[in-house]
Amino acid sequence: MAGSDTTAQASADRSAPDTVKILIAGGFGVGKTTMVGSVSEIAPLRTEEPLTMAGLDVDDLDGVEEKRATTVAMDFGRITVSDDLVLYLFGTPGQQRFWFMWNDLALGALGAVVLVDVRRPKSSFAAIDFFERRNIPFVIAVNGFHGEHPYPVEDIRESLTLPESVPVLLCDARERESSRDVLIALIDRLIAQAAPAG
Ligand SMILES: Nc1nc2c(ncn2[C@@H]2O[C@H](COP(=O)(O)OP(=O)(O)OP(=O)(O)O)[C@@H](O)[C@H]2O)c(=O)[nH]1
Ligand SMILES: [Mg+2]
Repeated sequence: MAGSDTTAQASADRSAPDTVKILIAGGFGVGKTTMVGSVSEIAPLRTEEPLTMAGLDVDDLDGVEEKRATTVAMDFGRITVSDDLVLYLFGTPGQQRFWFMWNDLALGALGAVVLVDVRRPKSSFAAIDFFERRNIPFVIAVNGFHGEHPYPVEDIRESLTLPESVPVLLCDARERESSRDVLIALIDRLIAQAAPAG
C-alpha cells in the first residue's frame, strides 16, 4: 500500500542521529573539566577528588594555585550538534599518575580537543604526542585563562611545533559558545579528512 510505504520511508529518514566519541584532553589543570561542563547539554558526570598535600611535590600548581580538585577517571558530557549528529565528550584526567587510563578512554574516539593553558603550553606536549602517535585527528584549543590571549595563533603553533594541518583556536573553556566553536572546528576537520581527496 502506497500510504504505508511513505510512512516507512519517513521513519527511515528520521533515523537515530550519528553519535561520535570525542576526547577533551591536555595537561594538568588546563580546563578540561571546565570545558566539558560549559558545553554539555546534560549535567556532566565528573570524577573529581580533592588535591591533597600528598601531591604537592608532583603536581605543578603554577598558574592554577586556586585549583582544589582533580579528575581521577574522566568527565562525561553530551552535545547535540545537529539533528543527525550527537557528540559524546570524554574529558581525560590530567595528572600524570592517571594517564594509564588514556588508552582506554581513546578506544573508539574519532577525534580530540587538546586544551592548552596559554601560560603553560608545554604541559600539553604529552597529549599532542599521544594523539599524533595514534593518528587520532585533533585540534588545539588555547584556553586564555582570565580571558586573555597575549600570543597570536602562529606563535603558539610555532612553540608547539604543530604543522599547518592542525587547527589552533583561541578559546575560553568557561564559555559555552567558545567551547562549542572548538568542537565545530574539530568536526570540520574530521569531515575534511574523511572526504575523498581531489
Ligand atoms: N580564570 C580561569 N579559570 C579557569 C579557566 N578554565 C578553567 N579554570 C579554572 O582552572 C582550574 C582548573 O580547571 P579544570 O577544568 O579543573 O582543569 P582540568 O584540566 O580538568 O584539571 P585536571 O583534571 O586536574 O587535569 C579550575 O579551578 C577552573 O575553575 C579559564 O578559562 N579562566
Ligand atoms: Mg579535570
